[in-house]
Amino acid sequence: MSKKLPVTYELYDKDGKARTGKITTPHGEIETPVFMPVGTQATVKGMTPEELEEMGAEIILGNTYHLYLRPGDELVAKFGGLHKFMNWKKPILTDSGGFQVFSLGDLRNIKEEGVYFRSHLDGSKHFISPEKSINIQNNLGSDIVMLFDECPPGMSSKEYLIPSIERTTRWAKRCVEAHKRPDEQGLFAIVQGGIYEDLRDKSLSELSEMDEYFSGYAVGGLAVGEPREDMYRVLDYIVEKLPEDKPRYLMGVGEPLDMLEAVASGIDMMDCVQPSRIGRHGTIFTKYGRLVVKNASYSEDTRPLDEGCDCYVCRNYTRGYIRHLFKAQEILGGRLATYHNLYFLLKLMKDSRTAIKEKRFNEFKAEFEKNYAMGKN
Ligand code: PRF
Ligand code: ZN
Repeated sequence: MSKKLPVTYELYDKDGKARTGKITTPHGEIETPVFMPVGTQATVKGMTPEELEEMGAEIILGNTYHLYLRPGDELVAKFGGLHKFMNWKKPILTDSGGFQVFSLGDLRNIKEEGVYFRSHLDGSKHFISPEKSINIQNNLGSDIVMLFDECPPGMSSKEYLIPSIERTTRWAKRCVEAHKRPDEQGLFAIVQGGIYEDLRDKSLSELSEMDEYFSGYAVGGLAVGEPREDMYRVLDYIVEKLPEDKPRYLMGVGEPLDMLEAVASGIDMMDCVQPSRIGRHGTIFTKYGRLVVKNASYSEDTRPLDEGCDCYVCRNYTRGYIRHLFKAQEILGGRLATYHNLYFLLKLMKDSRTAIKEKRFNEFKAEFEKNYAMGKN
Protein backbone atom coordinates (compact mmCIF):
# COMPACT_ATOMS: atom_id res chain seq x y z
CA MET A 1 0.00 0.00 0.00
CA SER A 2 1.31 3.44 -0.91
CA LYS A 3 1.27 6.65 1.14
CA LYS A 4 -1.74 8.01 3.00
CA LEU A 5 -4.24 9.61 0.62
CA PRO A 6 -4.96 13.37 0.90
CA VAL A 7 -8.74 12.86 1.13
CA THR A 8 -10.09 10.39 3.69
CA TYR A 9 -13.48 9.17 4.92
CA GLU A 10 -14.69 8.23 8.37
CA LEU A 11 -17.97 6.35 8.75
CA TYR A 12 -20.21 7.51 11.63
CA ASP A 13 -23.64 5.85 11.54
CA LYS A 14 -25.64 3.53 9.33
CA ASP A 15 -29.41 3.18 8.99
CA GLY A 16 -30.14 0.47 6.45
CA LYS A 17 -27.77 1.28 3.59
CA ALA A 18 -27.93 5.03 4.29
CA ARG A 19 -24.90 6.35 6.11
CA THR A 20 -23.39 9.43 7.71
CA GLY A 21 -19.72 10.20 7.86
CA LYS A 22 -17.00 12.79 7.48
CA ILE A 23 -14.67 13.50 4.56
CA THR A 24 -11.37 15.18 5.42
CA THR A 25 -9.64 17.23 2.70
CA PRO A 26 -6.69 19.66 2.62
CA HIS A 27 -9.22 22.55 2.88
CA GLY A 28 -11.32 21.14 5.68
CA GLU A 29 -13.95 18.61 6.64
CA ILE A 30 -17.32 17.76 5.08
CA GLU A 31 -20.22 16.08 6.88
CA THR A 32 -21.97 13.55 4.63
CA PRO A 33 -24.38 12.96 2.95
CA VAL A 34 -23.74 16.34 1.36
CA PHE A 35 -25.05 18.44 -1.52
CA MET A 36 -22.38 20.33 -3.48
CA PRO A 37 -23.41 23.57 -5.25
CA VAL A 38 -21.95 23.89 -8.74
CA GLY A 39 -19.64 26.79 -9.55
CA THR A 40 -18.89 26.04 -13.19
CA GLN A 41 -16.99 29.20 -14.05
CA ALA A 42 -15.27 29.87 -10.70
CA THR A 43 -18.52 31.21 -9.25
CA VAL A 44 -21.75 29.68 -8.01
CA LYS A 45 -23.84 31.97 -10.17
CA GLY A 46 -24.95 35.03 -8.22
CA MET A 47 -23.69 33.90 -4.80
CA THR A 48 -20.68 35.29 -2.92
CA PRO A 49 -18.49 32.84 -0.99
CA GLU A 50 -19.74 34.48 2.22
CA GLU A 51 -23.34 33.73 1.26
CA LEU A 52 -22.42 30.14 0.41
CA GLU A 53 -20.77 29.71 3.81
CA GLU A 54 -23.74 31.31 5.57
CA MET A 55 -26.21 28.91 3.92
CA GLY A 56 -24.04 25.98 5.03
CA ALA A 57 -22.20 24.92 1.86
CA GLU A 58 -19.17 22.79 2.76
CA ILE A 59 -17.78 22.03 -0.69
CA ILE A 60 -18.41 23.36 -4.19
CA LEU A 61 -17.69 22.17 -7.71
CA GLY A 62 -15.61 23.68 -10.48
CA ASN A 63 -15.35 22.58 -14.11
CA THR A 64 -12.18 21.69 -15.95
CA TYR A 65 -13.69 22.27 -19.38
CA HIS A 66 -14.98 25.78 -18.71
CA LEU A 67 -11.98 27.02 -16.74
CA TYR A 68 -9.53 25.63 -19.31
CA LEU A 69 -11.31 27.59 -22.06
CA ARG A 70 -11.80 30.71 -19.95
CA PRO A 71 -9.85 32.19 -18.18
CA GLY A 72 -7.35 29.31 -18.67
CA ASP A 73 -6.00 27.04 -15.93
CA GLU A 74 -2.49 28.51 -16.18
CA LEU A 75 -3.88 31.92 -15.43
CA VAL A 76 -5.78 30.51 -12.42
CA ALA A 77 -2.49 28.92 -11.25
CA LYS A 78 -0.85 32.36 -11.35
CA PHE A 79 -3.40 33.51 -8.77
CA GLY A 80 -2.41 30.60 -6.51
CA GLY A 81 -5.14 28.20 -7.68
CA LEU A 82 -8.92 28.21 -7.82
CA HIS A 83 -9.46 28.70 -4.06
CA LYS A 84 -7.50 31.98 -4.04
CA PHE A 85 -8.76 33.06 -7.48
CA MET A 86 -12.42 32.95 -6.36
CA ASN A 87 -11.91 33.54 -2.60
CA TRP A 88 -13.45 30.20 -1.51
CA LYS A 89 -11.55 28.74 1.42
CA LYS A 90 -13.34 25.41 1.81
CA PRO A 91 -12.99 22.26 -0.29
CA ILE A 92 -13.42 22.26 -4.07
CA LEU A 93 -14.08 19.29 -6.35
CA THR A 94 -13.38 19.65 -10.07
CA ASP A 95 -15.08 17.55 -12.71
CA SER A 96 -12.72 16.30 -15.38
CA GLY A 97 -14.30 17.92 -18.43
CA GLY A 98 -15.27 14.63 -20.01
CA PHE A 99 -18.97 15.01 -19.30
CA GLN A 100 -19.06 18.64 -20.45
CA VAL A 101 -17.21 17.84 -23.67
CA PHE A 102 -19.45 14.85 -24.38
CA SER A 103 -22.47 17.12 -24.00
CA LEU A 104 -21.25 19.14 -27.00
CA GLY A 105 -22.82 16.68 -29.47
CA ASP A 106 -21.65 17.34 -33.05
CA LEU A 107 -18.83 19.55 -31.83
CA ARG A 108 -16.76 16.62 -30.53
CA ASN A 109 -14.92 13.49 -31.66
CA ILE A 110 -13.87 10.72 -29.21
CA LYS A 111 -10.61 8.87 -29.94
CA GLU A 112 -8.34 6.56 -27.95
CA GLU A 113 -5.91 9.41 -27.27
CA GLY A 114 -8.61 11.80 -26.03
CA VAL A 115 -11.44 14.01 -27.22
CA TYR A 116 -11.24 16.61 -29.99
CA PHE A 117 -13.84 19.33 -29.71
CA ARG A 118 -14.78 22.86 -30.65
CA SER A 119 -15.27 25.50 -28.00
CA HIS A 120 -18.89 26.43 -27.30
CA LEU A 121 -17.62 29.99 -26.89
CA ASP A 122 -15.93 30.75 -30.22
CA GLY A 123 -15.76 27.51 -32.21
CA SER A 124 -11.97 27.22 -31.81
CA LYS A 125 -10.45 23.70 -31.96
CA HIS A 126 -9.24 21.95 -28.79
CA PHE A 127 -8.14 18.56 -27.49
CA ILE A 128 -8.49 17.13 -23.96
CA SER A 129 -6.80 13.87 -23.03
CA PRO A 130 -6.65 12.12 -19.66
CA GLU A 131 -3.20 13.66 -19.12
CA LYS A 132 -4.41 17.12 -20.06
CA SER A 133 -7.49 16.93 -17.84
CA ILE A 134 -5.37 15.98 -14.84
CA ASN A 135 -2.81 18.65 -15.68
CA ILE A 136 -5.59 21.28 -15.79
CA GLN A 137 -6.98 20.05 -12.46
CA ASN A 138 -3.46 20.11 -10.96
CA ASN A 139 -3.23 23.76 -12.03
CA LEU A 140 -6.63 24.54 -10.55
CA GLY A 141 -5.56 22.97 -7.24
CA SER A 142 -8.90 21.41 -6.32
CA ASP A 143 -9.08 19.10 -3.28
CA ILE A 144 -10.81 16.38 -5.28
CA VAL A 145 -9.81 15.59 -8.87
CA MET A 146 -12.13 13.50 -11.05
CA LEU A 147 -10.77 10.98 -13.52
CA PHE A 148 -11.32 11.71 -17.23
CA ASP A 149 -14.10 9.30 -18.25
CA GLU A 150 -16.59 8.83 -21.04
CA CYS A 151 -20.23 9.31 -20.02
CA PRO A 152 -22.33 7.61 -22.71
CA PRO A 153 -26.02 8.49 -23.20
CA GLY A 154 -28.43 6.80 -20.78
CA MET A 155 -29.92 4.39 -23.27
CA SER A 156 -26.64 3.18 -24.83
CA SER A 157 -26.48 -0.48 -25.88
CA LYS A 158 -24.14 -3.07 -24.38
CA GLU A 159 -22.30 -3.13 -27.70
CA TYR A 160 -21.51 0.54 -27.28
CA LEU A 161 -20.85 0.42 -23.54
CA ILE A 162 -18.34 -2.45 -23.35
CA PRO A 163 -15.55 -0.82 -25.41
CA SER A 164 -16.40 2.52 -23.82
CA ILE A 165 -15.89 1.10 -20.31
CA GLU A 166 -12.62 -0.50 -21.37
CA ARG A 167 -11.39 2.80 -22.76
CA THR A 168 -12.46 4.61 -19.58
CA THR A 169 -10.36 2.08 -17.62
CA ARG A 170 -7.33 2.69 -19.87
CA TRP A 171 -7.87 6.44 -19.42
CA ALA A 172 -8.03 5.89 -15.65
CA LYS A 173 -4.54 4.34 -15.69
CA ARG A 174 -3.24 7.29 -17.70
CA CYS A 175 -4.86 9.72 -15.24
CA VAL A 176 -3.24 7.99 -12.26
CA GLU A 177 0.16 8.20 -13.94
CA ALA A 178 -0.31 11.84 -14.96
CA HIS A 179 -1.30 13.05 -11.47
CA LYS A 180 1.46 15.42 -10.29
CA ARG A 181 0.11 16.34 -6.84
CA PRO A 182 -1.01 13.04 -5.26
CA ASP A 183 -0.21 14.29 -1.74
CA GLU A 184 -2.44 17.39 -2.06
CA GLN A 185 -5.32 16.36 -4.31
CA GLY A 186 -7.41 13.19 -3.97
CA LEU A 187 -8.36 11.28 -7.13
CA PHE A 188 -11.91 9.92 -7.54
CA ALA A 189 -12.63 7.06 -9.93
CA ILE A 190 -15.87 7.07 -11.95
CA VAL A 191 -17.84 3.84 -12.40
CA GLN A 192 -19.72 3.69 -15.72
CA GLY A 193 -21.78 0.89 -17.27
CA GLY A 194 -25.13 2.44 -18.14
CA ILE A 195 -28.21 0.65 -16.85
CA TYR A 196 -26.64 -2.84 -16.81
CA GLU A 197 -25.65 -4.45 -13.52
CA ASP A 198 -23.04 -6.74 -15.10
CA LEU A 199 -21.41 -3.79 -16.86
CA ARG A 200 -21.36 -1.77 -13.64
CA ASP A 201 -19.55 -4.76 -12.07
CA LYS A 202 -17.11 -4.83 -14.97
CA SER A 203 -16.31 -1.14 -14.68
CA LEU A 204 -15.91 -1.32 -10.89
CA SER A 205 -13.72 -4.43 -10.94
CA GLU A 206 -11.38 -2.91 -13.55
CA LEU A 207 -11.09 0.35 -11.62
CA SER A 208 -10.62 -1.47 -8.30
CA GLU A 209 -7.24 -2.71 -9.46
CA MET A 210 -6.04 0.86 -8.96
CA ASP A 211 -7.88 1.27 -5.65
CA GLU A 212 -4.77 2.29 -3.71
CA TYR A 213 -4.64 5.53 -5.77
CA PHE A 214 -8.28 6.47 -5.28
CA SER A 215 -9.61 8.63 -2.44
CA GLY A 216 -13.18 7.95 -3.50
CA TYR A 217 -15.56 6.54 -6.10
CA ALA A 218 -18.21 8.24 -8.22
CA VAL A 219 -21.17 6.69 -9.96
CA GLY A 220 -21.28 8.35 -13.40
CA GLY A 221 -23.50 7.78 -16.39
CA LEU A 222 -26.80 8.14 -14.51
CA ALA A 223 -29.47 10.83 -14.85
CA VAL A 224 -28.54 11.02 -18.54
CA GLY A 225 -31.85 10.12 -20.13
CA GLU A 226 -32.59 6.67 -18.70
CA PRO A 227 -35.91 5.98 -16.93
CA ARG A 228 -35.91 6.81 -13.19
CA GLU A 229 -36.54 3.19 -12.19
CA ASP A 230 -33.36 2.16 -14.02
CA MET A 231 -31.34 4.78 -12.19
CA TYR A 232 -32.72 3.68 -8.81
CA ARG A 233 -32.13 0.00 -9.62
CA VAL A 234 -28.51 0.58 -10.68
CA LEU A 235 -27.83 2.68 -7.58
CA ASP A 236 -29.35 0.11 -5.31
CA TYR A 237 -27.18 -2.54 -6.94
CA ILE A 238 -23.78 -0.88 -7.29
CA VAL A 239 -23.37 1.53 -4.37
CA GLU A 240 -23.12 -1.18 -1.73
CA LYS A 241 -20.31 -2.77 -3.74
CA LEU A 242 -18.16 0.36 -3.55
CA PRO A 243 -15.47 0.34 -0.82
CA GLU A 244 -17.10 1.14 2.53
CA ASP A 245 -14.12 3.20 3.74
CA LYS A 246 -14.18 5.74 0.89
CA PRO A 247 -16.72 8.43 -0.10
CA ARG A 248 -19.30 7.63 -2.80
CA TYR A 249 -20.38 10.37 -5.15
CA LEU A 250 -23.40 10.37 -7.46
CA MET A 251 -22.64 12.80 -10.27
CA GLY A 252 -25.16 15.33 -11.54
CA VAL A 253 -28.21 14.54 -9.42
CA GLY A 254 -30.00 17.31 -7.53
CA GLU A 255 -33.72 16.61 -7.67
CA PRO A 256 -34.90 16.27 -4.03
CA LEU A 257 -36.64 12.90 -4.49
CA ASP A 258 -33.67 11.45 -6.41
CA MET A 259 -31.31 12.68 -3.72
CA LEU A 260 -33.20 10.87 -0.97
CA GLU A 261 -33.26 7.70 -3.05
CA ALA A 262 -29.50 7.99 -3.56
CA VAL A 263 -28.90 8.50 0.16
CA ALA A 264 -31.02 5.41 0.85
CA SER A 265 -28.67 3.45 -1.44
CA GLY A 266 -25.59 4.62 0.46
CA ILE A 267 -24.47 7.67 -1.57
CA ASP A 268 -22.50 10.36 0.32
CA MET A 269 -22.07 13.22 -2.16
CA MET A 270 -24.19 14.79 -4.92
CA ASP A 271 -24.06 17.87 -7.15
CA CYS A 272 -26.33 19.53 -9.66
CA VAL A 273 -26.71 22.86 -11.47
CA GLN A 274 -30.47 22.49 -11.26
CA PRO A 275 -31.22 24.44 -8.03
CA SER A 276 -29.32 27.51 -9.18
CA ARG A 277 -30.43 27.26 -12.81
CA ILE A 278 -34.14 26.90 -12.12
CA GLY A 279 -33.86 29.44 -9.28
CA ARG A 280 -32.51 32.11 -11.61
CA HIS A 281 -35.57 31.58 -13.75
CA GLY A 282 -38.04 31.73 -10.89
CA THR A 283 -38.72 28.08 -9.99
CA ILE A 284 -38.52 27.36 -6.28
CA PHE A 285 -38.16 24.15 -4.26
CA THR A 286 -40.60 23.98 -1.37
CA LYS A 287 -41.69 21.40 1.16
CA TYR A 288 -44.85 20.92 -0.95
CA GLY A 289 -43.15 20.64 -4.34
CA ARG A 290 -42.02 23.18 -6.90
CA LEU A 291 -43.47 26.68 -7.12
CA VAL A 292 -43.13 29.15 -10.02
CA VAL A 293 -42.92 32.42 -8.16
CA LYS A 294 -43.47 34.54 -11.29
CA ASN A 295 -47.05 33.32 -11.56
CA ALA A 296 -49.71 36.00 -11.10
CA SER A 297 -51.28 34.05 -8.24
CA TYR A 298 -48.37 35.09 -6.00
CA SER A 299 -48.60 38.83 -6.58
CA GLU A 300 -50.34 39.49 -3.25
CA ASP A 301 -48.89 36.51 -1.39
CA THR A 302 -47.25 37.67 1.82
CA ARG A 303 -45.90 34.25 2.74
CA PRO A 304 -42.22 33.29 2.40
CA LEU A 305 -41.13 31.18 -0.61
CA ASP A 306 -41.34 28.04 1.53
CA GLU A 307 -43.30 28.05 4.76
CA GLY A 308 -41.16 25.19 6.05
CA CYS A 309 -37.86 27.02 5.48
CA ASP A 310 -35.75 29.09 7.88
CA CYS A 311 -33.20 30.44 5.38
CA TYR A 312 -32.22 34.12 5.17
CA VAL A 313 -34.59 34.64 2.23
CA CYS A 314 -37.59 32.97 3.83
CA ARG A 315 -37.04 34.85 7.10
CA ASN A 316 -37.03 38.24 5.36
CA TYR A 317 -38.92 38.33 2.05
CA THR A 318 -42.38 37.53 0.69
CA ARG A 319 -43.43 35.69 -2.44
CA GLY A 320 -45.13 38.86 -3.65
CA TYR A 321 -41.93 40.89 -3.36
CA ILE A 322 -39.78 38.26 -5.07
CA ARG A 323 -42.37 37.91 -7.84
CA HIS A 324 -42.15 41.67 -8.34
CA LEU A 325 -38.34 41.47 -8.61
CA PHE A 326 -38.64 38.83 -11.35
CA LYS A 327 -41.30 40.77 -13.22
CA ALA A 328 -39.16 43.94 -13.06
CA GLN A 329 -36.09 41.92 -14.09
CA GLU A 330 -34.18 43.00 -11.03
CA ILE A 331 -31.10 40.83 -10.40
CA LEU A 332 -31.98 40.44 -6.73
CA GLY A 333 -34.88 38.15 -7.70
CA GLY A 334 -32.61 35.50 -9.17
CA ARG A 335 -30.16 35.87 -6.31
CA LEU A 336 -32.77 35.36 -3.59
CA ALA A 337 -34.31 32.39 -5.42
CA THR A 338 -30.89 30.78 -5.91
CA TYR A 339 -30.03 31.28 -2.25
CA HIS A 340 -33.22 29.59 -1.10
CA ASN A 341 -32.95 26.66 -3.55
CA LEU A 342 -29.37 25.88 -2.57
CA TYR A 343 -30.26 26.15 1.10
CA PHE A 344 -33.20 23.82 0.56
CA LEU A 345 -30.96 21.00 -0.74
CA LEU A 346 -28.21 21.61 1.84
CA LYS A 347 -30.88 21.42 4.55
CA LEU A 348 -32.40 18.29 3.02
CA MET A 349 -29.01 16.59 3.41
CA LYS A 350 -28.54 17.99 6.93
CA ASP A 351 -31.95 16.67 7.98
CA SER A 352 -31.08 13.34 6.36
CA ARG A 353 -27.89 13.13 8.43
CA THR A 354 -29.85 13.73 11.62
CA ALA A 355 -32.48 11.16 10.62
CA ILE A 356 -29.82 8.53 9.85
CA LYS A 357 -28.12 9.20 13.16
CA GLU A 358 -31.47 8.72 14.92
CA LYS A 359 -32.24 5.58 12.86
CA ARG A 360 -35.41 7.02 11.33
CA PHE A 361 -34.27 7.78 7.79
CA ASN A 362 -37.04 5.72 6.14
CA GLU A 363 -39.73 7.58 8.05
CA PHE A 364 -38.09 10.91 7.27
CA LYS A 365 -37.91 10.03 3.57
CA ALA A 366 -41.53 8.85 3.41
CA GLU A 367 -42.77 12.02 5.13
CA PHE A 368 -40.76 14.26 2.77
CA GLU A 369 -42.07 12.38 -0.27
CA LYS A 370 -45.67 12.64 0.92
CA ASN A 371 -45.47 16.42 1.39
CA TYR A 372 -43.46 17.00 -1.79
CA ALA A 373 -46.09 15.24 -3.90
CA MET A 374 -48.91 17.43 -2.60
CA GLY A 375 -47.96 20.41 -4.75
CA LYS A 376 -50.14 22.78 -2.70
CA ASN A 377 -48.58 26.21 -2.41
N1 PRF B 1 -18.96 11.76 -15.67
C1 PRF B 1 -18.38 12.96 -15.35
N2 PRF B 1 -19.11 14.01 -14.93
C2 PRF B 1 -20.45 13.86 -14.84
C3 PRF B 1 -21.10 12.64 -15.16
C4 PRF B 1 -20.32 11.53 -15.60
O1 PRF B 1 -20.79 10.43 -15.89
C5 PRF B 1 -22.47 12.87 -14.95
C6 PRF B 1 -23.58 11.91 -15.19
N3 PRF B 1 -24.75 12.20 -14.45
C7 PRF B 1 -22.60 14.20 -14.51
N4 PRF B 1 -21.38 14.77 -14.45
N5 PRF B 1 -17.06 13.11 -15.44
ZN1 ZN C 1 -35.81 29.52 2.22
